[in-house]
Amino acid sequence: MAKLKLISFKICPFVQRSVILLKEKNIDFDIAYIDLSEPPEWFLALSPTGKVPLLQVDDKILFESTIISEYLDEVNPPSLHPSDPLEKAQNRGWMEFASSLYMVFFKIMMSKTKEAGAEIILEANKQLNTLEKVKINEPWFNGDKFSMMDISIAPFFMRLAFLKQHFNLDLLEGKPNLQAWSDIVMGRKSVINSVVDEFEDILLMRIKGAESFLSLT
Ligand SMILES: N[C@@H](CCC(=O)N[C@@H](CS)C(=O)NCC(=O)O)C(=O)O
Repeated sequence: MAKLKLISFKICPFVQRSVILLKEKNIDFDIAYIDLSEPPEWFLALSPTGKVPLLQVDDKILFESTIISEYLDEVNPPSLHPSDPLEKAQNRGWMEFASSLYMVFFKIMMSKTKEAGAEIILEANKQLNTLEKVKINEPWFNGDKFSMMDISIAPFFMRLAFLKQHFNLDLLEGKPNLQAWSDIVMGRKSVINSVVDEFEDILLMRIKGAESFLSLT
């Protein structure tokens, strides 16, 4: 069995995906947290992109969260992807779509004015309405079976719940399919245990530090 070490930043949603998958599959791993505002030399020497997550597999390095997920899924059967190749490819497309949502959350968090915030919220709603129409199965994305796509979106749902709780910004309002999906995803043990205790405090500090419009409200 390979020795796994995940290099993480405490509020990174992409790392969180790896953590959820590792927990879902009961895989043993070590985790090291770095500060991305002052990345250590050893990290920069290991990471081709300067980004987390990195997964050390014995003495080899993997980077890019989707590649890390695909590797972990493949070497730890049974797969959390649908077995039908067409369905699997469709799911992978939606996983890419989910990845783009994290940039939207980041932009909301970093918008300095209400106008800039409103513009990005409009963009977020457009993307979420697209997903609302696609989420026809229940309760998970593919129906009865929890899958990679549910993991892909989980950190985003956690951030939406955070926006609702702390800033009264509810991007799932009027989107019943996504709301029900978020509820079940957020209740999953691997998801609940995928962040550090101080996760919300760090996010709140980040928002304050960025002088985001969110902290004006
Ligand atoms: N496409 C990458 C995105 C990873 C990413 O953007 N990570 C952020 C933290 S959440 C990062 O390391 N940023 C540092 C930087 O851009 O220099 C993945 O899926 O792994």
